[in-house]
Amino acid sequence: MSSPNASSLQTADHHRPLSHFMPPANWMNDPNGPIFWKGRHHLFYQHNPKEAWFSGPMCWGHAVSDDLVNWTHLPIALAPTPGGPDKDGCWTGCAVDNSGVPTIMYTGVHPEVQCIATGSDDLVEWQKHPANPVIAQPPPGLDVTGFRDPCVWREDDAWYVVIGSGIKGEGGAALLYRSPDLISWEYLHPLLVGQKESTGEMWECPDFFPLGDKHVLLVSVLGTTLYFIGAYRDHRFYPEIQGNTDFGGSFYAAKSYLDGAGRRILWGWIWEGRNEDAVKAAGWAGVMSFPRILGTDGSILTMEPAPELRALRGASEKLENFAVAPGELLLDRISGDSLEISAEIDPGSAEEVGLKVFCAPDGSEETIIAFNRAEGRIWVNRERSSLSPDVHRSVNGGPFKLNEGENLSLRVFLDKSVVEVFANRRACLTTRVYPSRQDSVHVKLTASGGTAHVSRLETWKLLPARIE
Ligand code: DQQ
Repeated sequence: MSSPNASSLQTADHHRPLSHFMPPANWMNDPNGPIFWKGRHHLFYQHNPKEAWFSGPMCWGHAVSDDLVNWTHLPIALAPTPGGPDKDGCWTGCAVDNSGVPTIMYTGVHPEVQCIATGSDDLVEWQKHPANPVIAQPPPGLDVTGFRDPCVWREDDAWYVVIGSGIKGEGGAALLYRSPDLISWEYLHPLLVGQKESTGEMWECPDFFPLGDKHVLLVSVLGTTLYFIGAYRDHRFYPEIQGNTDFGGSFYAAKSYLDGAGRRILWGWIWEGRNEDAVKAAGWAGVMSFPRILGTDGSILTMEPAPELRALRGASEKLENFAVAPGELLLDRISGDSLEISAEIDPGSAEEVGLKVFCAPDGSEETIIAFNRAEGRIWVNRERSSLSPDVHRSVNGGPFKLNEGENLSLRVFLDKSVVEVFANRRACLTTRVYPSRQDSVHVKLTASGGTAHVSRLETWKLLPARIE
């Protein structure tokens, strides 16, 4: 099958995002080994370059950016070696700087084993290590559900890695190893084991890092990326808080890195929300989230869109100080399928407030972002996002409360079929919608049970990023 080229996909397809990072064509899933290297952001990703589906041996795609917004595609960094430990796929992993030698640790399949590759100074050429697999099996005596997705870091004395796993019958686990040289590894103990009833039985894509005076462990499980914030002492992790990086049901396998300014930046895979035939017909699958800057005050994980995304702001509109009475209010100056919306809403006497996007003029299609104060819940509803029979329909959300006197502060990004919502820097909802009508571009506000007050609602046309 010949691959469609990127520009034909972009012009013909009104569901293909234009501002988020994607490969030129075909399949992408997890972000892999993001690294800030010689002043530039390198992003690797799980990629099937032959088809818009998760089939065939997985590779590491690669792109580089100076500004987190515009990207240059680079050659595939890792592809399976016939007969090698990664013959059936180079799965997820991380990239580190080993005293100037760029080094990737990733999972080869099948079976799941851990491998090393070292890179040229520009990160374009990669050599697999002759000692691969450097970890050939899970720790003896542990009955595991999986063994993949290494996350490596350096401490004073040695290298450490956590590997995504799970203990059968017990729960997901992040298994901790130590190494003097990234080649010979000694198993220590689980960094953390969860309970299968609440946090699943297999933890994929662990990511472990210091943030403020705490440590954070991310694990991807049950269709989402969970976070734990806690203390890391003597190579043991003591979680104090647990949360969810995204309630929208479409954000997964999130992975972070530090940039030159010391910011902790998070990427996630935004998966598709339509059936296999529709995905294959489109010729592309998977979108990288916008980069999020992480922070914490110790009690929550804060997440904000990277300020660099302001470069994507085009023509703007601003509305100030108006009421939303019970019912719907059409914002007739504002429309689009590529839009950033920033709103400050005081729910006032309203029990529930909402923002409707991708609305058809006759109401036949709409996507709802809503907050209910009494329920303490925020959600995104895509049950009526599209008239097409090919799409997923769901309501996804999670707990969310406003503090006394606090407004609902929304940043919403619409990029064709991607919706990313940031609420008060502490709740995110990412989803996919595929309106069938090209005129499903209207925006409305809603209130029920009382009147809400909007102090500011500002929008910008979202400009296409340069991705070539
Ligand atoms: N995707 C990778 C695995 C990982 C999963 C394979 C998470 O390494 O566990 O593409 O989406």
